[in-house]
Amino acid sequence: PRAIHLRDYAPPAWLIDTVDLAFDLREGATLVTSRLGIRRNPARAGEGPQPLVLDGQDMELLTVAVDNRLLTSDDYAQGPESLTIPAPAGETATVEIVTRIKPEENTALEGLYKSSGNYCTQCEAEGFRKITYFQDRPDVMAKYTVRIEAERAKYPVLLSNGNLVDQGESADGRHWTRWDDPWPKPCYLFALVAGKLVHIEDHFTTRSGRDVTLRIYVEPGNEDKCGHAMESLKKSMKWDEDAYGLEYDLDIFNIVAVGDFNMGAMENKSLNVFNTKYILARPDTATDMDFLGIEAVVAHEYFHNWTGNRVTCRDWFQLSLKEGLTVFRDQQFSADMNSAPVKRIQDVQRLRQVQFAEDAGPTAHPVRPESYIEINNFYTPTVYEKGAEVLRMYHTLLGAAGYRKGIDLYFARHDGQAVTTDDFLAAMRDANPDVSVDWEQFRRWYAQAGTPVVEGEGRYDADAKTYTLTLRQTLAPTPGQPEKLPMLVPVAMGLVGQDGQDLPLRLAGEDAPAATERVLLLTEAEQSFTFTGVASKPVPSLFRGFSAPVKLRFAYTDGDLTFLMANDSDAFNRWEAGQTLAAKIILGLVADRAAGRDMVVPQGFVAALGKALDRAGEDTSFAALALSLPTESYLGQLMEVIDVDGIHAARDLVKAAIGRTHRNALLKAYRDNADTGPFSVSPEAIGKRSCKNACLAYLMAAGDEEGRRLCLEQFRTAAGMTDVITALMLIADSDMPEREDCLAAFADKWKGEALVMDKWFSIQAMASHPDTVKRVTALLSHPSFSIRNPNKVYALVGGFSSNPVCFHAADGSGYAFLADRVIELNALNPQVASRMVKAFARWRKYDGERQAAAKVELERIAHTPNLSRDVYEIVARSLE
Ligand code: DPP
Ligand code: ZN
Repeated sequence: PRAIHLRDYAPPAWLIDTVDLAFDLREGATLVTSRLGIRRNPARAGEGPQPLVLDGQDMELLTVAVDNRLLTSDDYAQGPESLTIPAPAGETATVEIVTRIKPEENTALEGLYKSSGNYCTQCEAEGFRKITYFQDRPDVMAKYTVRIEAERAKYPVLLSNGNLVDQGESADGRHWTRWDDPWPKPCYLFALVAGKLVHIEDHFTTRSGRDVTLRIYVEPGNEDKCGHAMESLKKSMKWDEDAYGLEYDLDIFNIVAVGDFNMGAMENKSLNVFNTKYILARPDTATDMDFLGIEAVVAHEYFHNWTGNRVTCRDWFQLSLKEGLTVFRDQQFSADMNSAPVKRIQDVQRLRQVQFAEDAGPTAHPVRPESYIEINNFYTPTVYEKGAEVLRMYHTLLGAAGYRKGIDLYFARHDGQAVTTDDFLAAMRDANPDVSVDWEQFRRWYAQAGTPVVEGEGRYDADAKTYTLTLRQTLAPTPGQPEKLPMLVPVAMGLVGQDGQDLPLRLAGEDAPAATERVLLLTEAEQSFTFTGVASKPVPSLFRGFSAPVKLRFAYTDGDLTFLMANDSDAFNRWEAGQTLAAKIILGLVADRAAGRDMVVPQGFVAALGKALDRAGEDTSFAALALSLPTESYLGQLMEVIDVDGIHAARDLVKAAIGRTHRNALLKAYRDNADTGPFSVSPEAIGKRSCKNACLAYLMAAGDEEGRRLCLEQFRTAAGMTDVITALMLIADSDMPEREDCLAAFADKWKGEALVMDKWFSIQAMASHPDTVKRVTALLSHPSFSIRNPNKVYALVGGFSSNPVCFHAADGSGYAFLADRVIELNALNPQVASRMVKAFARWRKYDGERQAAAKVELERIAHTPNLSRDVYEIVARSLE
């Protein structure tokens, strides 16, 4: 397989101004007629006549005509993945291509395919080339009209982008619709849906008075699970007007939810297609996290209408132009709709868990990659979540008003264009000429892979009343980038005085009034900042709100950390101090265990968590996060060689100690928060549930009898899925005799609800029981499981590969299981296979025995015949 490089970018020889598509949908023989209005690209005027080179895969080519003249197969050249048509003579031409495709055989779920008997599409990144021959690249933007014809009885609903302009009946019980999208768009935003669907409808009036019809289409029987998605859509539309001044630009906005979908959702112009996971929710079927996920993803796809659709990417190396920006926008939105500190903490947890891990492994790549073999492999935490952190840093450096000026200039300059992250940076820079930031240095956040490490050191001079903070940054080599330059790191910080109050921050030489919080710019490899007039020795609070995606190393004492947990005015850093302390304690125990010493949980730490518990009443959501320990996989990242069993044992021991020591307070907090009233997903209600369930988890970890009784009772009687599934998860992870009965009862009750069964699969896959690999293998034959359904694979196989203990079983059984699934999936759905194989990427972080077992499996995958580009790229990098 061949790599594609950013440096090879060239504009297309031909532009496509109009696309007129006709779909004749028939089992076994769907015909696609594509009529393209093409024009020589003036950007390549000097080069003389160029052929028209189109991309295409897995299709049968029937006819090609240029300017209404039918070509013979001698006239054009067909490659395995291309069609080359000799240069048309004029400046413009009309090209008509007829192809035959078989959506019902499409198991890769890319292009046109079937889900539960309905037709749907997924064209990003390069699925359109499986529908018809086309210049499948985002810098080719065209206006589309689409005619869809199908059998009326089976496919009463026929949808595409834009406005419905005509419809009618044809012979043999067939009918058709015609759609017209007035906005030019790249082909990755094309969508078609045909099926037996029902919808709910609502309306939104934009600020300039446009009435927009909003519809959510689902399979019959799911109408009662769309309400939250619709509310989320209306909130998103309003928020984008208020926060960004961006208004919707058509009279219709449709969402279709399908059960078979590789990604979360897709922002096709005015016809979003969603994974059911991010639409369907009812209190008894969906958890609080599901409700929040729906709100965030509905918003994310809606926000793409401007950041992605109206202004799109020049090429796929620029993916973060739209994804980093749109993730940042959905994070801002969710923060405004819910608790902002809680949202920030959850986003950082996710960043650390998945993106820092990616940055530290063989698939590390910059936010704007330089090359790829398969673009589908680059829909990554780095492009998305780290990309969003880059946007947040613009916001931090420019302030809210300066950031908004940059956004406004970006749209003023680029509406209707396909552009680059450099164009975005230029708009931010040019809109803020008075801000002194070295933008060339800032650009390194797009170009250099890896997570910077910032080491900090503080020195207090009691005589001079100064505090000097010295910061040193390093960035380790990553694949293909042996040497790095210093980054521009915004450090939002404060100094906390002994009374717990923030001190005024005046740097030596300054005489302006001093703020108590400011953003230092770390631009050198090493830099010192001296604060004057510091009355007594402070404790520094660094990277408040996680102001840069870096790892901080600062020699805090346990006392400093408990002090910050209690006193830092920044909620994020109060949480962070607790996490840092917990990690320090647990890793200390891991070291003790490895050295053959007894593990003894320090009482100081247990007492500090008790304080967080005492304050639970003030902010229950925050308390739940403050009570939670760093995950096993995050702790693993902090070790040179991951001690799988040591981390698990130490973390369990700490959980049990907390559960025993604070038994009464935990039981009280559990009971205080048990009643959340009528169902609501308000931050208060979610906070109470998460606090209650955090307490229950500690009681269960301690093996407390009363805790076990409460857990069973909660499982059997709770009305909402959050409480039911938490209880079931705790039971499944325990050795309680009721374990099997509870799991069976749950499956019996929910066997008809695919999304609920996904939870059931993943709970079992993630349980830390010695029999997990056996159980997961058996579940592959469960009637509710299907290897062809991505959600099922993510739940069972993905759940298992994120199991920190069982996947990494020393005998290699977990690795062998995953390799078997990857090989099976490779032939069916390369995108899903590739996502699964990524669990191997960090194999070199484990001990020799595990490394050897993982390597055997990676090599077995590498030698699989017909290995897809997707899987090949990840495996090859992992073995490099
Ligand atoms: N559908 C994916 C997303 O919205 C890819 N664009 O992020
Ligand atoms: Zn997106």
